[in-house]
Amino acid sequence: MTDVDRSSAQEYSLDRDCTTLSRHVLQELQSFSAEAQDLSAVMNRIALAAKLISRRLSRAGLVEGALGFTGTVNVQGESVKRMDIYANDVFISVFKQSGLVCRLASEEMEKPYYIPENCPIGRYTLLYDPIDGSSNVDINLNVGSIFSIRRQEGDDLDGNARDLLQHGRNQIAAGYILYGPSTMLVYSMGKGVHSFTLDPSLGEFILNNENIRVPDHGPIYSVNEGNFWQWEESIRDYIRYVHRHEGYTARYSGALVGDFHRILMQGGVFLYPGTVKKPEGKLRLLYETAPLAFLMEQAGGRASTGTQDLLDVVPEALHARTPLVIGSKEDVALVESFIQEGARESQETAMTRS
Ligand code: FDP
Repeated sequence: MTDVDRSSAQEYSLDRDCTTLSRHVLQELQSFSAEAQDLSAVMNRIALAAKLISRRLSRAGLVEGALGFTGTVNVQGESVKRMDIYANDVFISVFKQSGLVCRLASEEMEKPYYIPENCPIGRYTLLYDPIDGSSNVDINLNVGSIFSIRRQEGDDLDGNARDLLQHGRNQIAAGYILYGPSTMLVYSMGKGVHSFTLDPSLGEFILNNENIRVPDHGPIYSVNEGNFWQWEESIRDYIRYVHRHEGYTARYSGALVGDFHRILMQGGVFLYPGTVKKPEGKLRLLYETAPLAFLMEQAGGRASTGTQDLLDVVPEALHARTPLVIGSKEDVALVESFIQEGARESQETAMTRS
């Protein structure tokens, strides 16, 4: 390496070290209107929530009352973990008196949390899943938080937040935090997908990957095969197909954010299909599937319910669920082709019976 090469490499790495999340967001916002500039403060608050949750998770085994269940069930009928409540409250407290966000809607709360003192200026709503994959918390495996920012429309006087029942293309920004060996924040404001790693010594999220592109095809399929006999035959046929063909490998961590991150970086497909008894599946549209679909499309991939583009789905309720097929374009299309074939066959059978 010549001296010139060495010095330009040093400059490059210094520049990379200096691209903090807040600097990056400000650059992204240059092409946004003046009234959107407060999004940078919103992102800074999300980053603060991420640091607080990350700090708690990194010491969870040592802190009394950090692990285990609270003994209550949430609006979804699921047992609530202490970490779910902690993380949910962290998001609320970082946005209180911020003047930024009028409402917070979370997977853990039946109704949105209103912050009336913010409403005159803060017309955004933050939707979030505070701890995604919480079954991993007690065994020290990766978990995540997912967020989405939408603009509030109307005054929501009856407190039902009906304006949130819109398709996913109306998201202003979306992202997630992955609490793994390192803590990463990945976001998009509709101009590509960018990832940042938390440098604990600086307390800053530093850019490590800009304009992430998902490959058009990847070897990974990520699904809970324990549900095999609960699925429709078409999903079983897809799984039989990957079992019989070379070049596929299975990965499933039980935490959507981690599994999604792997697909985003390496390609392939993540599936959480519906079952015969629960065709809508498990994952929540506003807090999980729509934000991740927004990111995946921004990275050049696709997200589908199996029969419809996920970003076109309009939820009927705040906690509505959708099946999810997400990842590389070609792999999502392959799963969809099995689902279409299954639908065609059942139609034919119905017609021959009648
Ligand atoms: P969890 O219930 O542990 O919070 O969001 C729901 C979710 O985790 C996803 O993170 C994960 O991909 C999925 O459920 C795991 O569900 P299964 O155990 O049914 O596979």
